[in-house]
Amino acid sequence: MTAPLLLTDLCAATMSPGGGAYGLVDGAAIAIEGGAIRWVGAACDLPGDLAGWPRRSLDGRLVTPALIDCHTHLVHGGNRAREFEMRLEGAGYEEIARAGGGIVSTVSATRAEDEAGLLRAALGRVDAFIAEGVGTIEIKSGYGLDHDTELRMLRVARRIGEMRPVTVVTSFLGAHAVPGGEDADSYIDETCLPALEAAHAEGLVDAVDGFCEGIAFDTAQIARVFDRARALGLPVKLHAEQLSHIGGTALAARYGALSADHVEYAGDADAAALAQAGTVAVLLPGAFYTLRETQAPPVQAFREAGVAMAVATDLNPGSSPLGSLLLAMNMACTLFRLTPEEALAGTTRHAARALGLADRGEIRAGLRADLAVWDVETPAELAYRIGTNPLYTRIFGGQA
Ligand code: DI6
Ligand code: FE
Repeated sequence: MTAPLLLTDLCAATMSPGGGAYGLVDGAAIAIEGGAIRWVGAACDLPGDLAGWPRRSLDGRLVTPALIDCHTHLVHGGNRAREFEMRLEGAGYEEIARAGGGIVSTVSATRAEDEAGLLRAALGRVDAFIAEGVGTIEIKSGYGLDHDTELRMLRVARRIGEMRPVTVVTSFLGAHAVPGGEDADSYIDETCLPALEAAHAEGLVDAVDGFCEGIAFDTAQIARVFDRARALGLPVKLHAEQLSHIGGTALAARYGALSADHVEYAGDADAAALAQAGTVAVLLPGAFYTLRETQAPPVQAFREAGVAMAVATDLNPGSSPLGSLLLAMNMACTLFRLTPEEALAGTTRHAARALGLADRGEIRAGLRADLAVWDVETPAELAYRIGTNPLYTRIFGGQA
């Protein structure tokens, strides 16, 4: 529990809908107590009972909700720099995957690491996120593809949340790739589903994810994983329509998924289905950029249908070795034509929704006091700069 504190002399981009752009409040104050936001508003409206609280002036700086990266694979072994070179020499991502490179090569590197090795590498990546104002990170399994390694990855993810001031939300991604030499259906039944049960029994799973793609699993196979998730009472999400259109987005919507991620190849009907289901579209411009994809997600269709759009790094060693959420926001604007306000909503309010978290993502009374304080004059600057980190300080659960 934190002592009461009144932040003053600040501009608050509350990201709450209904007000003006960014939910902006100039000349604002934010009262924090017990790790939560007690009050936010224009300082001239400060309730009398808060006036005597200890104050901290932020000298006119911008305050936003702490950022949320709702899609990462940041626990993994090894790296794929060699594959990067191969792609530059002309090899395709799917071609490399079919030849035993790609995801499966990271699986070998991840299986070879013990918990300490995975943790050490992951903490470096997490610290870089924290340094740019991130307060919540989703972390997936999916580079184990066997019982022990899938659970090891998730244990490491949980450890990160204990060792660092950051909330970690886990996703079980056993249905990420078919291990070399195995049949996809037998892998799902004999390895993936039992590993999911075991991971859930250990309290390691917050949601269940899958990769629905020609080089991974089809909709019928993913549906079996989702049925098991449902039986266990776990929410689902899906890598859908990243490289081709095979129906993952519609499937995700049918299961009331928290999010459908990538969605470059989604169409108008998919947008309508996501809107109807309240499923968030998670845009991952790092993978689009790395793979030199040319089909951008249907952002205008999402807007028109009223689909909430989140933005995440997809940090992984293959398709998106991107360790900066601010850069993902910049890329979402330049590559996908999001507005800077949509990009910030995509890493705050909508990212929280993509993780099923109702207690964060805005600066609003009653929510967690997870805040980022920036040395910028306007919120658009957060998405505008490339490779610059203007974070002044971060407040996590009321603690600076
Ligand atoms: N889509 C992605 O972009 C990552 N996983 C997935 O299903 C890529 C993972 C990798 O290339 O290692
Ligand atoms: Fe991914």
